[in-house]
Amino acid sequence: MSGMFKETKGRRLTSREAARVLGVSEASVKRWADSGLLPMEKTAGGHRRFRPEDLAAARRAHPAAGEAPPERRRHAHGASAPLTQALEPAREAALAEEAFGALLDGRDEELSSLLVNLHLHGLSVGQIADKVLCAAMRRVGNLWHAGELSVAQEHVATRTATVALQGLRVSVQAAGAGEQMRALCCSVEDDFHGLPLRLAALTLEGSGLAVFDLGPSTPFSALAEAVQRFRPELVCVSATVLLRLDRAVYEYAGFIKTARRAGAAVVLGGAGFREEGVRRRLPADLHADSFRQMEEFVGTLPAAES
Ligand code: B12
Repeated sequence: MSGMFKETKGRRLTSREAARVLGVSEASVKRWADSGLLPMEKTAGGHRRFRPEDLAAARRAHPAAGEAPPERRRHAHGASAPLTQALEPAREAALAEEAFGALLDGRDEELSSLLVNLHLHGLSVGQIADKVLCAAMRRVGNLWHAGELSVAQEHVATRTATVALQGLRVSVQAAGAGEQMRALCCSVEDDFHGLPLRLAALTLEGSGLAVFDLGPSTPFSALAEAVQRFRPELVCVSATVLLRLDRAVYEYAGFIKTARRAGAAVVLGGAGFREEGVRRRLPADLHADSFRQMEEFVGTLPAAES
């Protein structure tokens, strides 16, 4: 499987690869490209090349153009744990390294292409988040903590990741249709780490859920109110830092009661919820250690009533 990812290293796909992604014949891809229906670039040697973003958009615009690859099929109820391709450790490290370089240099388009490419080739959003983006962001954080990166550099990295995720979202939305289950997500009060929250929302969208993102720093009391109003099947809360535990525990009691009554599953994830003592005080259906784990959990949820 490792060779599969190497083929797309140039960030542009060949006609054959584009055909595989779109589920149509190579001849169709060439015909669409030549007639201007599918944006393309040409190499110096005159060969057609395609940007992953354009293929994702084409797939979104013409979902019936061909059979979606098997890893994109969903269960009837609209939520599923996406099947995934295995990543070899060496390839995983190389991808994280590549993402790290792009983050530091502010190369958002390149990072976006990398993430979209991985998604088009069957990696789930959770895998991309865990293995590529989080690994690279943790490295940024460690260097910043050690005084080897400036605050400005860290901000460039965060901004680059955020912009690249918008590109990935296009691909995720292109793959999905007919969402039925709804999810609410937010981060805990006083936690302004928006990037893990974006990753959580995108992971859920990648599993076929319609997501309403309440944003960072949402108190549990406000979340409870939103649960009553929107009646989601799933609530996902991110905490990279949990600054006022006692207050959170107090408000959580009311929130979890509301969520249970509404029949919503509750997922808590992020470093702020990692300690066993914290988890005991904030009981949930899943304390996720990774985005992939949340994907797997979503795949076990019962069908939504329509
Ligand atoms: C970018 C960043 C910021 C940015 C956030 C911008 C943004 N829009 O997100 C800014 C500049 C705002 C920021 C601010 C601060 N930050 Co900061 N930040 C980071 C940094 C570099 C990256 C965060 C990130 O995206 N990580 C990637 C995450 C997602 O990876 P992960 O945490 O390993 O997550 C794994 C699992 O936990 C799981 N997961 C994580 N979240 C979730 C959520 C769900 C729902 C699920 C299912 C799973 C899941 O998936 C990952 C595995 O693949 C980290 C470094 C780091 N090590 O993470 C520091 C870090 C998190 N920050 C830290 C600190 C201290 C701060 C500040 C207090 C600094 C300050 N003195 O002002 C403030 C706090 C502000 C606040 N109240 O929120 C510390 C936290 C230490 C701690 N535990 O207390 C870290 C670890 C840096 C460090 N080494 O000191 N930060």
